[in-house]
Amino acid sequence: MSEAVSLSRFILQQQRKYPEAAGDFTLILEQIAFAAKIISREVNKAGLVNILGSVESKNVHGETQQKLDVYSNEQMVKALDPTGKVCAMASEEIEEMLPVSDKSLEGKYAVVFDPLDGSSNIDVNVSIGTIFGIYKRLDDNDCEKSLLQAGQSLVCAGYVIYGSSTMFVYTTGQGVNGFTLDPSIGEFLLSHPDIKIPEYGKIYSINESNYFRWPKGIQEYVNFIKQHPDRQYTLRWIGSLVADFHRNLLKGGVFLYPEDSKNKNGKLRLVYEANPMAFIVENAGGMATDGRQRILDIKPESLHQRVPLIIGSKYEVEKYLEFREKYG
Ligand code: AHM
Ligand code: MG
Repeated sequence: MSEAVSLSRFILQQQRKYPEAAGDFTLILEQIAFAAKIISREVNKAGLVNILGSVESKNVHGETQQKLDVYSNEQMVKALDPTGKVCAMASEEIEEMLPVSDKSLEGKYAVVFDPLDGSSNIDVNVSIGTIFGIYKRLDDNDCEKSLLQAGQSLVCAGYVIYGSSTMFVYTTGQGVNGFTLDPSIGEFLLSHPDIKIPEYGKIYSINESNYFRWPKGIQEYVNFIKQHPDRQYTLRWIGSLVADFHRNLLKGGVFLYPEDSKNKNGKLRLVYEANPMAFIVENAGGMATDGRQRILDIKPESLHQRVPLIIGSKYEVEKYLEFREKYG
């Protein structure tokens, strides 16, 4: 039997490769993994206790929050705030950036996250996830600017999927690795080392009910996919970004949430949804674009801005760009 490698041990091994690393970053990752275990526990028993349903508050996008969103957000903030390694956080659930509560504990990193993405799926028991990204704090002391760096400046990104098992997937720019939670010992164990997305795949994931609102280039692309000369594609749409992305990362294919006449910038958020996923996919050999430029090159202007997201295997994303170029 091969030896089990825990997430903590893996992070420490990685850290040792960089003698200058002070361990700050290691602590942040471990704290996110800790919050993920607690969120996982609550998500798994969501059907058992009376935690489902909406609370009164609406988030900044006017959507009614589920209780588990609020809970997950609290867990992430509680895990990161006292580390002394973070200067500020940005979350889908909080309108403004969140500075650490004790200024004397400000650290060298800024963390962005969507604490529980796909939360509209909670009460139908569909896989959901936590997405995060970590930036180095900029020198100029402005924490908000640190949170608004282009995705290419990420030093780490990852997600946790609460599915049939709970998995933690992350990259620091040197390969993407996946860890599965063993609930009997409460540890994430290395289960998917060095993940590479296939160069092309046969899955396309898009909300096709928007078809008649798409620009011609997107309609033509989807028509092409359906009648591909050499390949039989299959459509998969869960409606939960982490779950749709995770499947396509492992199996190959493309996920699209493009712009349409109703949602001019698509639906997903650049800072804490698109950028971390784009950083992961590129490190796994794939691509992510908004249809015009690489996602990681976009300089965010605000914490909650939306962006069209086309992400996945190289072949499918490049084809998308060809169709947009040709048909608009
Ligand atoms: P959320 O951040 O409010 O949970 O919404 C984001 C979710 C993604 O997980 C998913 O890809 C998308 O919304 C699904 O959109 P649609 O409802 O159009 O299928
Ligand atoms: Mg979200």
